Amino acid sequence: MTRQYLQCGRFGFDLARRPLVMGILNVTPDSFSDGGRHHALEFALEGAERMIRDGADIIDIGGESTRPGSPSVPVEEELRRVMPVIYALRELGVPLSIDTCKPAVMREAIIAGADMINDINGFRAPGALEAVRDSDCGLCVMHMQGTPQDMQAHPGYADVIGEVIAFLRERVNALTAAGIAGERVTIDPGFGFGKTVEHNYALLRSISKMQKELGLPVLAGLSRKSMIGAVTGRPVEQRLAGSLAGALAAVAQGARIVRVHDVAETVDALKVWQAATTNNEMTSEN
Ligand code: PT1
Repeated sequence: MTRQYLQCGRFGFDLARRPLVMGILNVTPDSFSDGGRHHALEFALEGAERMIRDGADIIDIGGESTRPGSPSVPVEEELRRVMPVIYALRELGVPLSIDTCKPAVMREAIIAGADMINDINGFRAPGALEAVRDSDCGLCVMHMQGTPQDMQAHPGYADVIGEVIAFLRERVNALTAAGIAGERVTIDPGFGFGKTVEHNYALLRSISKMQKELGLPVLAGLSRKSMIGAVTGRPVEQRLAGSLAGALAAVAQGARIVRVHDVAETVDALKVWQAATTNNEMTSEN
């Protein structure tokens, strides 16, 4: 059975009730309206408040872009980007997830009150397990082949589903061996991280199998990604409809959390999906 409870720092989620929406909050310079840090903070706060009004269950704060080809950011710079945002958002009543691979950022974020650590590197960096071990923050363990700099050069697998599941199993075992409770853990196939379009869709069709084999809730992130563009022929700013279909496909496979840019639209799509597939909670009044 897939674990249905997720401990997420100050918060706890019953994942059996409905799928959760994780809203993406990028705090990288290219996502600011101008270069100034003060404006960056205002921009982040406005973005987070809008996502919360729109129904986001978790806000995922990222200070280092991990899109294919993105350079890695020095730890001091990532801290300068992310820490003020955690302090500004931590009393908004919504769990804060920090998208980072760096143990030093994980530690500082947890001290500042972050509720979840989302690591595209699957807590493989030296010191990553130790950084999250003695807290109750939620964790997302993601699969990636290569690094963001080189991962799309030559993605290759003999058996993509088997290899991604084996990788996630090994990482979850490492977390468990470090003494980390399973109720803190989610797993993620890592769409677009060292995968061809065919690999990505094969993984999308295998979420249910992955969840059954590992017994842990799947978090799926495919919002606006090239796998949506490859099928629709659309540039990144025109991938909303494709991304909504991708989120629903993931949820149909049993994904418990979807990581998205377009929170309002995804929440609506999931409400209709819920009404169409279950008997309870048909209206917002009950
Ligand atoms: C993800 C994810 C993430 N994606 C989790 N965290 C990104 N847990 C950042 C493209 O192909 O899926 N899960 N953090 C963003 N990364 C990408 C990768 C963005 C590929 C775009 C592409 O277009």
